[in-house]
Amino acid sequence: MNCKPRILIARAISPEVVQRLEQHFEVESNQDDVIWSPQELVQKLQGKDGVLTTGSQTIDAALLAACPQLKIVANMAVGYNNFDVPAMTAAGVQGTNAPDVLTETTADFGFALLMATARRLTESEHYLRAGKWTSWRYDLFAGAEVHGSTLGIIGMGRIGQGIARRGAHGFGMKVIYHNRSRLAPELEAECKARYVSKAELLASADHVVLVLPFTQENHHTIGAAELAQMKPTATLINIARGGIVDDAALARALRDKRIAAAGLDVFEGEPAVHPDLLTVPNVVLTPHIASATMGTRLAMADLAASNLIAFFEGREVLTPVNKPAR
Ligand code: 8YV
Repeated sequence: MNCKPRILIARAISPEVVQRLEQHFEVESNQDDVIWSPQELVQKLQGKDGVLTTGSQTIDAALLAACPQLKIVANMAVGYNNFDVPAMTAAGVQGTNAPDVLTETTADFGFALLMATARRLTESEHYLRAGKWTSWRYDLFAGAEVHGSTLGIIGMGRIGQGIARRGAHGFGMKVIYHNRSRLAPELEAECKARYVSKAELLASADHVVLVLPFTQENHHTIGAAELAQMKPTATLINIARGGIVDDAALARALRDKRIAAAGLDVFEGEPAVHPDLLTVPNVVLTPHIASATMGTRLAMADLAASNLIAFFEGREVLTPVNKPAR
C-alpha cells in the first residue's frame, strides 16, 4: 500500500526537482505546462494533500472549500498575492513562498531593464532590423544618463536593496527610496540610500523602480496623478506586479511624453498586455522574466520542494507566509 502524501505540481518545473519530489510523494505533475482554468485546478487538486504553485494560480476561499484535503500550498515565487492568506489560515492550510534565492537574479534584471529603457535598446534594435539605419546622427536614439543620475526605488525589500547596491556602487547613482518602513541605518549606509516621501521620490528621481509587493492598498500606486509628478525626462521600471501601475494611464503618459520611457516586466491582467502599451515606442516590454535564469528557477522550485518535504515530515517549513494551527 502506498501511504505517501499526494501532491500536485501545477506548472512545469525543473525535472530534477520533480524527481526529488517523487522520492517523497505520489506526484501528479503538469510537465506539459497546460494552463488550467480555476475549475480544472480544483479538479486536479481532488485527493491531493499539497500543491506546488507559481504566482499565477489563485488560492482563495472557494478553492479551499472545494479541496478539503489540501494542507499546504508551496508557491514557487517570492510574491504571494495569488494567496488569500487569511482564508488559508482559517482553513488550516500552510502557505509558503520562495524568497532570497531569486534576489540577485531579479535585481540584475531590474537593472538590465533600467539600462535598456534609459538607453533605448529595443527601440534602436527594431530600427536597425527594419533597415532604417542609413547614417550616424548626433541625436540618434539619444537616451537618458544612468551613471550619476538619481535612482528612486519604491519598495526596499531584498530585491530593492540589490538594485540600490548596483546603482550606488556600480553606477555612482544617488539612491533615494520609499518604503512602508525605513531600513536600519547600517543597511541604509550599505545601500547608500536615503529615505524620502513618495512625493519627493517621484519629483526628483531620474529612474523610478517599483519593487514593492502587491496588496489591495497599493493597487494603482502609480496612476495618472503620480506620473504627472515625475520629471518629463524620467523613466519608470516595474518588476513588481501588474496592478501596481495603471497601465492605461501609463500608456497615455508615454504617448504624450509626460515621462520619457518605461520598462515593464509585469502587467495588469498578464499575460494580456494593455493594447495601448503595444503601440507606443518608448516602452520596453518583457514577459515576466525577472527571475528567469535556469539556476534561479531551479533554486526556486527546490525551495518550494523543501517546504513540502519539511511539512510532511512534521518539521517547520522553511519560508512560511502564515501560521495555521496544525
Ligand atoms: C515568478 C515572481 O517567476 O517570484 C515572484 O514573485 O514574480 C517571479 O519570480 C512568477 O511569479 C512565477 O512564480
